[in-house]
Order: sequence, then C-alpha cells, then structure tokens
Amino acid sequence: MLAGGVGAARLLAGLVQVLPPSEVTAVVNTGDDLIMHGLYIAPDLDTVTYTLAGANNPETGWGLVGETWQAMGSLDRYGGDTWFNLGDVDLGTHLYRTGRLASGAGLAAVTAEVAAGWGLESTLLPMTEDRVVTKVTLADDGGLGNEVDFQEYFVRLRHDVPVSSVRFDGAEASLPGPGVLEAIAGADLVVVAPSNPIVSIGPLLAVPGIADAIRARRDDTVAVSPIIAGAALKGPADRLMRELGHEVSVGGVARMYRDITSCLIIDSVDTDLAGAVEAEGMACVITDTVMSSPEVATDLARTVLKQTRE
Ligand code: FO1
Repeated sequence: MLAGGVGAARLLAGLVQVLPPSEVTAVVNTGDDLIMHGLYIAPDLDTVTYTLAGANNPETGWGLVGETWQAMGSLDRYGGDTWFNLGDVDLGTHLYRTGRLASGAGLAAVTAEVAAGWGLESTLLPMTEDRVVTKVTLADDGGLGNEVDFQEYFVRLRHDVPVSSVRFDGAEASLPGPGVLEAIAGADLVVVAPSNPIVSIGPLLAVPGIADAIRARRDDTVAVSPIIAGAALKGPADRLMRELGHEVSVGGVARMYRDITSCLIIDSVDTDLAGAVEAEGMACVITDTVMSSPEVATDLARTVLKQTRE
C-alpha cells in the first residue's frame, strides 16, 4: 500500500484483519517529516505504526491514545514552540529515531526497529531515506511567494489558507528507499490508500523510479478515492485539489490517477459518477468507503483485495 497518514492507516488496520499481517507492506510518505526541538519526527510513519499497533488516538487519528503532555508543559514554561503537539510517550519514539539516525542508521532500519518495538509483523518502508520536504506556497500573500513547510501549513495554519503551489524539495535527487521498488514489483496487489493525492501520494510519485514502478503494475493497482461526494473526510485534500486546478470529485481523482491505476474504488454516495471514472479508462468499484468503524475498514479491505487478478 502507498500510504499517507490517517486514511491509509485505517485501511491498513482493515487489511491486516483479512490478510496475515506479514503479507502487508506499506510504502509511506516522508514529505511531512520535520525537525522540531532538534528531533526528527515522521508523522505518517508513526501514524501507520501506532494504528497497526492498535495504540493510536482514535479521535485525532495521529499520536497515541491516553497520552500525557508533561514535556509540552515544560516547553510552555520556557516559551518554546508548542503549536506541534508532542505527547510524552510519542516523544520517546522521536528520541529513539533521532538518536539512531545520528549514529548513522538509515530511516528504513530505524522504522523497522520502531515497528518491531510495537510487535508489528507488517513491513513499513519509508518512500526514501533522503530528505524530501513538502513545501506549500500560500496564495494570499500579495505575491510575496510565501512558502512554508508542510506542518506549518497543516497544523500551525490549520490548512485554512489558500495555496498556490506545492513542491517536494529534494525529491528529484532522492532514491527510492530500501525495498520499495522490490515491494511494488513483487506485490500481488498495489493499493493507493485513500490519502491526500497532492501531499501524501504526490511525494511518493515524485521520488524518481517509484511512479514508473507503479505504472508498470497499473493492471494490478487499485486506488481508494479520498474524495467522497466532492469532499475529503478529513484534512485539506479537497481544498488543495481545487486550489491546484483539479476537479474535486471521483472523476477528478480518476484523472489524477489514470496512469497509475486500473481501478478506482468510490463510495456508494458517488454511484452516479461511476461513468466519469470509467471514462478515464479504469474500472470503477462502488462500496462503502467511509471507515467509520473497524468493521467497515475490514469490509473495504476485502473489497480492495477482491480486485487482485488471479
Ligand atoms: N496534527 C495536528 O493537527 N496537530 C498537531 O498538533 C499534530 C501533532 C502531531 C505530532 C506527531 C505526529 O506524528 C502527528 C501530529 N499531527 C498533528 C498530525 C500530522 O500533522 C498529520 O498526521 C500528517 O502530517 C498528515 O497526514
């Protein structure tokens, strides 16, 4: 599965109910990663890890359930940055990862150590071990070209500002992470998660080699639409698509994904738009895609797996 954060994690949690977890591999976006308080933080890798471990905060989707915030209290005392909330247990992950990276370990190895620490049997692969930073240029700045890093846009500005462009700094020089191309080439089925097409799936496709690897598997790739009834369930996918000139509908998603997938799974509420999806040269499967419960996520995972060619 090509995975971003929360939506991908929920579908992965469904997949491991219908497949042996060891048969599931996630290639995860690292364009959201940031250095905060000198710590290397990888939100999408951590969201996928914590969710597969059943330890994620179900309300927010990110971070850990039952967190405490003592360290953030200290930052507050000193007037440090507190706009990016880091729970005390979550901080342990960032301390471990930062220390391991500083001692020369690669992000893939550290990701595997963190996953093992949570007892996961699925494989989590960062899309690259090189630094790729998603940068967002804000539109309403009088043309000053005000560019911010992803988390500044997503969290500090609550993605409540119009965007004129998005770029993935460092992508052109990046290499696919260890195991990524092999996982895509060897998979029975490649799944594009219901993640943000612009800032979660976009970075993955921007790493040279990954898009070609997926295109080579187009007939064995299925995508789940992140847009339902013209909107995103959570996050700025609909805003970003609109602001960057895409049609905010399942047809618009099909147009974005037409060269990487041969099947788009859409929600029942969009049944009347199935023709628009098929017009993009792909199959359209209709089911319930709002993963409001683990049961729905499991049913969706079953529907996804049914698209596997014999
Ligand atoms: N999202 C927020 O909206 N507010 C936060 O304070 C916040 C903190 C945070 C800390 C660790 C982490 O792994 C994720 C965190 N997120 C927060 C979510 C994160 O911004 C998004 O999950 C991804 O970057 C987008 O998928």
